[in-house]
Amino acid sequence: MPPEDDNDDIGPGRAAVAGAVAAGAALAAGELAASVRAPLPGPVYAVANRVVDNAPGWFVAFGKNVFGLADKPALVAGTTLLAVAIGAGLGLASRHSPRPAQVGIGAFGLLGMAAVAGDARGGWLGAVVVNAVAVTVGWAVLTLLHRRALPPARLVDTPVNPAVTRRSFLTAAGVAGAATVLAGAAAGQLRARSAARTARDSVTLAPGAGADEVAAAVAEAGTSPVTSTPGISPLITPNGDFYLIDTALLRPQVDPANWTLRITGMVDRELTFTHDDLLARATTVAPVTLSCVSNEVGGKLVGNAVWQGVPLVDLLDEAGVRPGASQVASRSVDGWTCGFPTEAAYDGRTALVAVGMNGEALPLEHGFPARLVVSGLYGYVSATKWLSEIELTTFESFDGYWIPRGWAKLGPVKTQSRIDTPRRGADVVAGEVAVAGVAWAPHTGIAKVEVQVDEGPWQEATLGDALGPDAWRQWVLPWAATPGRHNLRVRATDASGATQTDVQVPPLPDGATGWHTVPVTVT
Ligand SMILES: Nc1nc2c(c(=O)[nH]1)N[C@H]1C(S)=C(S)[C@@H](COP(=O)(O)O)O[C@H]1N2
Ligand SMILES: [Mo]
Repeated sequence: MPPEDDNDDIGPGRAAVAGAVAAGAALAAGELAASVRAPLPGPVYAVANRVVDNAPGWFVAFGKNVFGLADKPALVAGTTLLAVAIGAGLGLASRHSPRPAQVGIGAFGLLGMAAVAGDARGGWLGAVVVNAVAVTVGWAVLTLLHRRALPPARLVDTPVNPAVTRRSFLTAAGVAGAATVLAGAAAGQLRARSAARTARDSVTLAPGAGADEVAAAVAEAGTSPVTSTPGISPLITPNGDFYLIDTALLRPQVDPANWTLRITGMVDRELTFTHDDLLARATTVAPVTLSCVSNEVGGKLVGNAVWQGVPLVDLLDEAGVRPGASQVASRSVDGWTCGFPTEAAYDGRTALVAVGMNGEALPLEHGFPARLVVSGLYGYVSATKWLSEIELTTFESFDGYWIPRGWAKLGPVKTQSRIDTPRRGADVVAGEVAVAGVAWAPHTGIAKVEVQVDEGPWQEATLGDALGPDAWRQWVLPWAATPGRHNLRVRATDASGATQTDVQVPPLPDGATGWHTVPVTVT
């Protein structure tokens, strides 16, 4: 029999574990309760904020020096660890009875209440609710663990086997610990989302160069009958309808307060920009069609948005790209990477560190606070969302995320056209039918779109207004539909005179080709 069962009290190990787990559970419960109604600060955040507000200057400066941008997470982690250590101490003081730890947890609840109430985003009601939840959970966990940790001699009413109590203590402590970690993680996730949302909502974008011209062109295009064809893709894809592709299990929720963009590698001077730095710079506004290499012919993984951002070359020139830096690699806060030839940044095409999308700050899911948008390159080689680093390197020495997974190292967008209406398999009434859709060849531009009905002649469609070489173009062809089954087929020719090939290849490794073909039945 282990020595801790020799007297009536709980062994020191279990006592400390019980106190520590109870303290952790209380904090996690408080944070979770607060994060449901975020931006209400939870006890940990409130205490950490109080520390920052009241700490002497040298302490804050020390934190910034040692932890840099991570000073806030470090402070939160430090506060948590301290509270858990105090919990362990309270546990040790409660080997005979849970009373001291219960009183201690209650006292900390009052402290937390004062901190939350005193926080700028807090208030008394939230403070009471959050800390009542925290204290209740802390008490419950402590009482439960304390009881399970008691030596059998104390459990006079129930004959118990010491091995069972030992296991039941460990199980209970393990379950409570795991639940605490999960609750803490969930609270962190909710809090991050809310911090990122709040930050995004408060962004005001200064007018960017070209904004008026783009707005006028979009308005002008809107008067064309092509644009009003029922069923055609809108000229500008609304943010909420824009396709989403990323590898993240949980999409990053980036609070710009904890974010920077660094330019590193083969440059004369490494640079760091905050979100405010980027917002304060001269930006350009440009419509660019973004598409995914995985898009099947006729697929939906493509959209056209008006992006606003700092021209990539401006940032690269400021950093001073060294000779031989043949690749612009980039990295996301979630670790995702990609890269494209440096030439693409310098050949005059639209290449932005984008902060805005369709007149708003970048949506969280489309890469807030900043992402890359490079016309004419598929997203998987260029369009890093939640951009954290741009590294100048050589083409040979770095492969982005998708390259070792079988996708081509170079990802120029292949010219494509899509029939939006009528839809595949649609029942169409005989008579005049508008066949319409979009075609894109960023950054070359679309010169011509042709439609073929069955094995008939290729007929030239009417094009909507061009917003520029980077944006997709709407098109429409009036068709005198006759009863029966028909195949509608489309192909585009870009401004360099190249026509889409009819050779069908799948997306892997460098993008699908072939003519979008839509079977319809006319009655
Ligand atoms: N961080 C990150 N950025 C990313 C990706 C990703 O998986 N992670 N996917 C890329 C791919 S493959 C595409 S097609 C575009 C899609 O951008 P969207 O989701 O805004 O449409 O983002 C690119 N940027
Ligand atoms: Mo993609």
